[in-house]
Amino acid sequence: MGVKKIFSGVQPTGNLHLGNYIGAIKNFVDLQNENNDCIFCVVDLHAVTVKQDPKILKQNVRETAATFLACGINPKKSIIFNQSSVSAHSELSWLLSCVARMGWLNRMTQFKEKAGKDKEKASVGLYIYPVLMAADILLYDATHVPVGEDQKQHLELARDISKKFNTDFDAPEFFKIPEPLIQKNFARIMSLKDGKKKMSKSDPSELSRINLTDTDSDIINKIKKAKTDTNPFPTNTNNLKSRPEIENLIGIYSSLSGKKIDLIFNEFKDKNFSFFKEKLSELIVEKISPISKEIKRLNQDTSYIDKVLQDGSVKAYELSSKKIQDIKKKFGF
Ligand code: AQP
Repeated sequence: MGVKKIFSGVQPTGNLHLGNYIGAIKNFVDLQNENNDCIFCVVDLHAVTVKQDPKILKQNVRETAATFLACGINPKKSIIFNQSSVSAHSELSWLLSCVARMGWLNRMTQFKEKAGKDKEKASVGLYIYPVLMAADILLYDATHVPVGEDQKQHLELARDISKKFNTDFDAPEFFKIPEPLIQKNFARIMSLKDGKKKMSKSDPSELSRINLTDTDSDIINKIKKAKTDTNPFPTNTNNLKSRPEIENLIGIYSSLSGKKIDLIFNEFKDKNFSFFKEKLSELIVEKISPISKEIKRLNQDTSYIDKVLQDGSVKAYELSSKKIQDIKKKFGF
């Protein structure tokens, strides 16, 4: 397999959590270390689809970049930048919203979930969020996009937009058709309090998620309080779907340890949940504690983070400026 062109983004909407790490950032690091061409973007334009405090947003942009670095993304190998610093993202988003169809966007389940009951009051930006995501990807001719399972539908839309543009402008190879890279098992990490809801930064309950900045004692406490049930530890996958909280905790254990699920059933059979939770906490602390300490250290060094973002923006600008000119020519501008 040749070198892949990787693009992915993370919203600066607060502390990143274990779901962001397992579903996305851990894979970013692996792809970078396999020597692919990688661009990792702090998608601040996506963040403002819901109201943000400008001061906190600025801080969150830096913190997200610090988290990328603390997890192992190396600015000498990968481009790290924030989306609003390269105006071609916004320009292309408008152009692609003239290619995308209303019917396609009406099917997007994330809009329905995030807009909630009162969708008339949601921003237009939240509705066309997937078009901006398509622009991010297509602008850099990305061939592969590592995302959590929750973003699969948006990526399919990016593929549809790419194909329609190529057909409409009679330019079969103009945009690449990007492939999603979604891990096969446990690609969606769920809330520790409700196994049917995804782990999310915007969940009001701190106990629902493990933040990458949590202390060891926060982690131990949250896992202790994570929802389980009164049945014994499972010995196989039968009935696991009807025990979503248990399935989720086993999924976290499997993703972080690299152990297959059968091995985990074997390791914990005849043990009670408090023993499993103890081992799970130890594993999470082992993986997250070095990241958490590094985020805290980098958060003090704002001039270094700003320099990383600034250097990344220059490189992203260089890569995108020819493509946006070519796109405008296609429209006749
Ligand atoms: N629970 C999750 N399990 C697996 N992957 C996840 N991702 C997010 N949550 C999970 C993946 O992380 C990447 C960055 O996501 P994002 O922060 O840009 O947006 P999001 O998916 O909307 O994340 P949140 O935590 O739910 O944020 P808020 O609460 O601000 O909306 C993506 O690849 C995503 O798939």
